[in-house]
Amino acid sequence: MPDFIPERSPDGFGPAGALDALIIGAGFSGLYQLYSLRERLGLSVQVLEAGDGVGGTWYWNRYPGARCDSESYCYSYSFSDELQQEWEWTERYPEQPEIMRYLNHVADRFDLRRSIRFGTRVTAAHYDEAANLWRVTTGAGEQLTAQFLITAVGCLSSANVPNIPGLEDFAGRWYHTGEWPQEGVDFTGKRVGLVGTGSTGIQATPVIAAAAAHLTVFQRTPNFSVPARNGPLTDDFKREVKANYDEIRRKTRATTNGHPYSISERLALDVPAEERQALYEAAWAQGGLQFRATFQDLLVDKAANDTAVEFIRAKIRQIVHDPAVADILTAFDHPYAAKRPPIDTEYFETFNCNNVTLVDVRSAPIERITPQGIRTRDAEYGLDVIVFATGFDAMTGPLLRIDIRGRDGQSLKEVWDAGPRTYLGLQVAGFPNLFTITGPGSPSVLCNMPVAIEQHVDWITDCIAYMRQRGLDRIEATAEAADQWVDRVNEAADATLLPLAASSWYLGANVPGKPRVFMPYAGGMARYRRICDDVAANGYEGFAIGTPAAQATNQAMSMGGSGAGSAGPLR
Ligand code: N01
Repeated sequence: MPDFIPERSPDGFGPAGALDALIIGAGFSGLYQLYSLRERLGLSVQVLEAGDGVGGTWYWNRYPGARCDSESYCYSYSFSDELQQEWEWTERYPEQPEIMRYLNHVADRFDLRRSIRFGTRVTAAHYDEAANLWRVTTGAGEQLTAQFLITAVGCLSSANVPNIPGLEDFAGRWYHTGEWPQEGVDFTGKRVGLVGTGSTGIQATPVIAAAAAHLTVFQRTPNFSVPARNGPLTDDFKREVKANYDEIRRKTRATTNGHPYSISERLALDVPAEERQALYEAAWAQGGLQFRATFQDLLVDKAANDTAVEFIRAKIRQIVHDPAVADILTAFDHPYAAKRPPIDTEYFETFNCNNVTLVDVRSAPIERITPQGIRTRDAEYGLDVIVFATGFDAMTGPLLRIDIRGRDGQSLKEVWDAGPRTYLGLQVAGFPNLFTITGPGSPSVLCNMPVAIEQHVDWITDCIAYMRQRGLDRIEATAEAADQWVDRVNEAADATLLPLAASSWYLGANVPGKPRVFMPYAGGMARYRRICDDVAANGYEGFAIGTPAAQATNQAMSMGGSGAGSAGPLR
C-alpha cells in the first residue's frame, strides 16, 4: 500500500489512489520530467530517488577531478529563461560541486523537493494489465501505483567493479569512482592504485597524483585525450552568452552532438598536410570535445581518422619525457573518438612526475588483488588504496537492476537478453505506459546530455498531454516499429567507425557476459529530433495508443497485418 496519499490530478483522471506518473531518479532528467508533468500538465507525480539528494549521476560521481566535459553554459537546462539568466557559471567546464549547486538551485527554485522521496530505491515495477497501472516496489517493501512509469535512471549509474580475484582480502580501502564516499577520501601519504583510463581515470589521475605519496595507474586500453583548456569565464563572456542564449540553444538543438558548435565541412584528406596540421594545432590549442569537429569525416573514414590519431600520438610523445611510457600511452587499438573521447587537464604531463608509475596491464594482465596490493603477471604493486575508475554497466544496467515486468509478466531482462530493443529509445514493446528517458536506441550518451534529456522529456510530456486531451490511457510501441528502429540504430552505427572500438562501453564490451550491441543511436541528435517530431505529428506512428479495450482491438488488427502505427478508434 502507498504510505502517502498522492495529490489528485485536476481532471481526476486515473484509478483511485494511483499516481498519474511515477518517475525513477532525481538527476537532470527526473527533475525536468517532474517539473513538466506537475507544472505544465498538472498531474500527480512522485519521484523516487535512491540518493539522499538530487543530482543523479552527479550525486554519486564525486571522485577527485570530477568535472563535466561539456561547456558549462550549455550543460544546463534551456526550459526557463529566468533560470538561465540568473544562474552564473564560473568555469568553462563545471566541476561536480558546481553542478550539484546548480541542480539544488533548480530543485528549490521550482519547488521540486516536495514531490521527491529521497533514500528510496526502486527494486521492482510490474505492469498490471487489468488495472492499466504500474505497481512499483521500493527497497523498503512499499508499493506505489501509477498510470505512467518514467525511468530517469541515467545511462552511467550502475558501477562496474571488475571481478578480480582477491578483492575481499585487500587490507587497504577500495572505491569505485561512481560510488564515491560523500565525505571524500584523504590520499595524503598513501600509495594509490588507479585502475582504468577512461574519461574518469583521466580526470582523476592528475588530482590524485597531486595528493598521494605515490600513484600507480593500471592501463589496459590506451586512450586518446585532448586538453580541456579549462579556465574561469570572464564577465564579458558570461554577458555575451546570456544576451545570445536563444541562438545558442537553437544551435545546440540543431547540431549532431548537442554542442554549440558545428562540425566542419572539410574532409581531412582534402586539405594539404601542412594545412591539416595547422588546423589540428588550432583545435588542440582551443581544447575540448570540439577537437572531434575539426574535419567532417573523422568518425566515418578510417584514413581521415588516422590523421587525428597520428597528430595526438605525436603530441603525447612531445609531452611525456620517458619514451617507454609514451609507447604504452600511445599503443592505440581503436580509431580516435570511436570510444567517448576524454578531455583532460595535464593528464599526460602527470606521467612525468616522480611519484607516478604507469603499468601496462594489456601486456601483463592483473592476476589478482592481494592483501598488500595488485599483482600482475609480472610484478606486485604495494598499495594502501585502490580506485576503480572502471566505468559502468552502461545504458541497460540501470534499468535491468530493477525487476521490470510488462504485459503477461514478461521481464525486461528476458526481452533484452540478446541486447536492448526499443522504439526510439523511448519505449519497449510489451511495456505499455513505460517511458525510458535517454534509453538505449536514443542518441543520449553521444549527445550533450541535457540537450538529449530535454528533447525526451518534452516529447514524453507532449505525448501524455495528447493522450489526456483525447481520453486515451495506454500507449505502447508496436513490435514492428521497435524491430525497424533497432535496424536503423544498427545501420546508423555501422555507417561510422564507432563499432571498431572493441572495448567500448557503447557496445557493452566492458562488462563480461553483456551482449555486444551498439546501444546509442548514432545518426545524430538533430536527425533524431526530426524523426521523433514526425512520429508525434503523425499521431504517434509506430505506437499502439488508445484505451485498453481499444488497444486490444488494435493489437488483433496489427497481428492481422495492419502494421506499425495502429491506433485506437478513439484517436
Ligand atoms: O569508464 P570507461 P569511465 N582491468 O568505461 C578499464 C562519462 N564521463 O568511468 O578500455 C583493467 O570509459 C577500461 O579498460 P578497457 C563518459 O561518457 C563523463 O572512465 O575496457 N582495466 C577503461 O580504461 C565516459 O565515456 C564525464 O580495456 C579495466 C576504464 O576501466 C563514461 O562516463 C566524466 C578493467 C573504464 O573506462 C564512462 O567513463 C567522466 C579491468 N578489469 C566520465 N575493467 C563528464 O564529462 C575496466 N577497465 C561528465
